[in-house]
Amino acid sequence: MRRDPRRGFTLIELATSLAILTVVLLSASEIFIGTLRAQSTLSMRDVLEDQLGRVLVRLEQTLRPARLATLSEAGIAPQTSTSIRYQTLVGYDSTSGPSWSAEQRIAFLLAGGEEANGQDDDGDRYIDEGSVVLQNGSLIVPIGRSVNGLTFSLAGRRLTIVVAGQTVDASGNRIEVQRSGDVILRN
Ligand SMILES: [Ca+2]
Ligand SMILES: [Ca+2]
Repeated sequence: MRRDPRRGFTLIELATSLAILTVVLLSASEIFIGTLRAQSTLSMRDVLEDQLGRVLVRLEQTLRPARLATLSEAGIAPQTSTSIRYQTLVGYDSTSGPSWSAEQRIAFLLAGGEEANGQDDDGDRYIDEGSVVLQNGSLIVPIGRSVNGLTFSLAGRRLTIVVAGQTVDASGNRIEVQRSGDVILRN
């Protein structure tokens, strides 16, 4: 039976069309929101990976002149430690021999307002975060921030450094990142 083109739409037809349109729009918006969430997670992970990567590069640069014979506190693999002490060679005299720098220490320092409890206490989206610092006597120099874990492990001359961080994305999903690198120490 052919439809009369002059008849227009019934209320039921209009309501059905509207319902179908609503379902289509809702599905589309859910896909859109899901994509935004995935991008947010991805970008927060990218940011954290980038931050930790930069901290690791600075740690490697700082520790490259450290001499193996002066090292202390470092965990001997497979043990790890959360800090390290070392000295660098600053000069050599044929009569008096080598002269060494003051003892340096690299350690993790929890940020003010943050407790080591697996929560973001200060509301900056980083969990249990703090700084990696270089201590030289009473002088404390920050090497990097947004870190919540730092370990050292020594195997022969190879010193392995691991930095970790945790953050949350806009949807409250927890993101954990670890970066590691090696420094080969001279005797
Ligand atoms: Ca925090
Ligand atoms: Ca905390």
